Amino acid sequence: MDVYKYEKIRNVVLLGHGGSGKTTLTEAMAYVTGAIKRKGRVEDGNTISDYDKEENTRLFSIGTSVVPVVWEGTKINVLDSPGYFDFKGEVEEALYAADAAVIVVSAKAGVEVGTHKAWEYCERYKLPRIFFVTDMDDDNASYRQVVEDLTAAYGKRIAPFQLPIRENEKFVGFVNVVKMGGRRFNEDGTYVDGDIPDYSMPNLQICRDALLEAVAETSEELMDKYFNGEEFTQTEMSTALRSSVSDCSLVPVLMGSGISGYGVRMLLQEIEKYFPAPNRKVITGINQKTGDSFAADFDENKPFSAQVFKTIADPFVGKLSLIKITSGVLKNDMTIYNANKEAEVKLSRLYILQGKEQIEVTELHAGDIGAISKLNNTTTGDTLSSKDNPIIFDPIKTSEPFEYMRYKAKNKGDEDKISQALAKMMEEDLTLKVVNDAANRQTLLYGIGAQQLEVVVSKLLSRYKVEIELKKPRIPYRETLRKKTEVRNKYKKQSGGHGQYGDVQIIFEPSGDMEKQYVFEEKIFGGAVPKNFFPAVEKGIAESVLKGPLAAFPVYGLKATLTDGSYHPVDSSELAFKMATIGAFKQGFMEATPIILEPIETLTVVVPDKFTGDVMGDLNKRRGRVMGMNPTGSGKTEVVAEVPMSEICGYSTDLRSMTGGYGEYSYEFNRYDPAPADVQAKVIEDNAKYLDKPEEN
Ligand SMILES: Nc1nc2c(ncn2[C@@H]2O[C@H](COP(=O)(O)OP(=O)(O)O)[C@@H](O)[C@H]2O)c(=O)[nH]1
Ligand SMILES: [Mg+2]
Repeated sequence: MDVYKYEKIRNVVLLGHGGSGKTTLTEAMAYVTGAIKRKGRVEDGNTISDYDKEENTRLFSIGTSVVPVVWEGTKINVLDSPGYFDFKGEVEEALYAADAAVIVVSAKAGVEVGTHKAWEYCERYKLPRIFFVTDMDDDNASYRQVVEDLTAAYGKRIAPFQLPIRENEKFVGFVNVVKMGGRRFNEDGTYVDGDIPDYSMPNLQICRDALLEAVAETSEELMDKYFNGEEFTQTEMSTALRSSVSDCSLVPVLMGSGISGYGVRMLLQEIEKYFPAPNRKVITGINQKTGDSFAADFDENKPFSAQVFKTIADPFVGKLSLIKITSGVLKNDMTIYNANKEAEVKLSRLYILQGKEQIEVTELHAGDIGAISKLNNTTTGDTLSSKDNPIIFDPIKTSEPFEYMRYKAKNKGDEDKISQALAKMMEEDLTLKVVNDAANRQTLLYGIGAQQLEVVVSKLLSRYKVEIELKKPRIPYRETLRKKTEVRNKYKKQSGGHGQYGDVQIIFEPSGDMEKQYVFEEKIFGGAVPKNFFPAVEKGIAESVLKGPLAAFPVYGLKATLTDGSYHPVDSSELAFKMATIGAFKQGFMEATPIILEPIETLTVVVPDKFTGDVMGDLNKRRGRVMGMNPTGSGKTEVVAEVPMSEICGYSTDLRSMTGGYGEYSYEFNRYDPAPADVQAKVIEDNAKYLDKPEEN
């Protein structure tokens, strides 16, 4: 692969609803540009982009792939991102490397949730974009419906650059609205000039007028020309359209088919023509030595810097750090420095990736995308630079995971291998998180959604040959007491040989401090219990509160006061007093009106206004209390509610089906509340089996 300078580089992320045709379009672009000799199909599991085993078995993309193609001397780094929402971490990483986006919409399925989410990403990251309406080879395709729906949603920024030409229902060509000419496809997807069909005229005029208006709005000079009824030159059109696309005030709509390849050449041409080179963006870091800010800005005349936007930790190919050069030139024999990890490395090899293929290159210039292997200390988001000019950029932000399951090793002894494998997976996927919830004797796996967690289970088996089971997480309930009781308990074993004797009288009562599990005091008079056994009594309390007698959950808010007891000069021991205390606690706690406390979360749900009622109704069914509803602008409402944690397990799936995938949610712990009687009864019933025996994870 040649060396490309920024003006000849385009970094383009493909966004859009799952199944809209992104991977197929990537394949068509690679084929049309000669990057691949034979076109694969998603169904056959042989596309350049969906190369992972999991992607082939499930027939959809899970990870973002980089597929560089060259069109008329310009290198287009295509970032094919997954459409399914569980894998949005991959999309968010790709958005850092992209300078523009192609939003793929199926003309068959029409505008979908994923289309709107793609638009929101582009608005948030201020990415110039083009809509590519694919599936035009399908008889049920309706380009008109897609354009209408996009215009309804996003107004006059939507600018159709093409109109379809059909003969006998078959998609045979298009009208170029910018150049006002008809085009007919040849079998191989190339096209020739042709007539504009009469039936296109009315629509063409509408689209053309809108385009001319948009061009006129780009400058006073052009506005004057427009009002004087003068024609714009093609150069004026292109320049004006390029600036409108770059500043996101205009979003062209193109069409075609990833399967037939029709329209793909036009898309490549428009990407080269209208999308900006990487230096349109700015990026600033801090020099760790001087504290000065360093405006890298994809300027190749500045010292080298790069940002790691993705990590592949594959057991077979080893670790790959995918980088975007943010300034200067990186050569394959340079010594680079990771200021985040304060680690210096002498490079031996430098790659570009083409799907899973690693192609060696000698150098990469500012704005380009490549990969470095075996940077063991480096993680996604790190900055690479040089020791002389040690730079750190802001880290890469991805969504926080809220969906979680309890997991356990299927085969005893695999625990270490599993945590090492999960550590590798978390390097690859920033939206994965493992939490060791020791208090509730469980390890938790967090992700964006259930599908992602399933993929983790499958990857652990296929890549690392270890198995886990996902289980419903244990809710971290707590136990506490309501009343004051006083109990006397004797622990006595005196049947020959060294006996055991411990006798305690303890007051158990609420301490009033729910942050603490217990406070222990002693009010012994006359040495009824020798001082040296006080720690043993407290130890008995400390052990008892780890697993309450009501439902085996940790006890909080207990005050225990040792008030009396007796001892035996020979048989009394720390163990005897600890056991006496544990017995006293079991009895005293159960006589003090013990209750279950349940964790309450503050849940924030953001949905389009039309779903607010459904969300509220559903929250009521989850014993939720709505605390507020705030319009967030752009037709969305934020609903804030207090909901028991037990009621939001699996919420991501439910919210997705309630809102067609539009809903976003997050939650944070708020407080513990007494559980209602029916909930308490259920918790006690479900956990009775753990009272006497230690739980397995
Ligand atoms: N007929 C037709 N099918 C397509 C086209 N593009 C994609 N598909 C099919 O739609 C399905 C999803 O395509 P894929 O590229 O995986 O979509 P992605 O999830 O957006 O990457 C696959 O079965 C493809 O064969 C197209 O232009 N025409
Ligand atoms: Mg795909």
